[in-house]
Amino acid sequence: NESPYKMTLSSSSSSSNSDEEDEDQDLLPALPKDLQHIPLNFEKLPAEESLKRSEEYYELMNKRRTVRHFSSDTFPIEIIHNIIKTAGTAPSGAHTEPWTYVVVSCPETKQKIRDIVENEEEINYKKRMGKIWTTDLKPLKTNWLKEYLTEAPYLICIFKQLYSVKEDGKKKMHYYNEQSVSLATGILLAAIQYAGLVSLTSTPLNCGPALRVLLDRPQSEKLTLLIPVGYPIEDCLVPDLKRKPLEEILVQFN
Ligand code: IYR
Repeated sequence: NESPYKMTLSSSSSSSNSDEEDEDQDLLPALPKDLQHIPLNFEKLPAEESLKRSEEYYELMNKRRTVRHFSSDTFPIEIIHNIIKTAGTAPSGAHTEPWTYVVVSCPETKQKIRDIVENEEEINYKKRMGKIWTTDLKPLKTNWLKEYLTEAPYLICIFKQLYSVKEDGKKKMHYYNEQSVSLATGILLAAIQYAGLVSLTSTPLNCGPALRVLLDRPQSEKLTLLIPVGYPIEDCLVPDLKRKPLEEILVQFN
């Protein structure tokens, strides 16, 4: 079909007389050929200052918890805009920035999203996920009812762009779009935490196509995560999970 990956494969296998890879009429280069290189804006900090900052940042991030019980309290959309701008600073393959963030705050749309997700999740929990998976999840007390999808003031729907299509119909390949969007999502979660808000990293199984159509996104985009953002309810409970200590996640290889 229309994936530029396949187009590249087929054009390279047809041993044509092209001496340039991008001679393919339909493909745009990821970057301008004459891209300038400019001085890096960088200020070296004293190591003690870096140590202090790294400790403080760890303390902040170690307080981040996935929250499943949202209050309906809202906040200015500008905060969401700043958080998404921050996510958009993530590195990406050939700087293709292969992400789209759809922010939903309208109650009717949130209800439609909830209906789609709950319908699929009911089938997921009862049929698709199987005994081992659902047993593994029991301690987290999750189920197919997703009240947070209508309670949280904002839902951020993160789409990865497999490729982009410009107005003239030319396509641009999005290298490493999976990794790029994952990196950006990590930065998004950190920005949410730094702003004093809570989030839920939800990955609604089998809901991608229906949500893509509902949110009017093109076929070149795939839903990767759906992140409610807001405040926890009063007396919100979270599972008492412990994080692996450094010794378990760090290998000092000398
Ligand atoms: N997506 C489902 C199930 C789920 C799966 C895992 I792995 C989790 O860590 C949590 C939930 C849901 O949102 O309920």
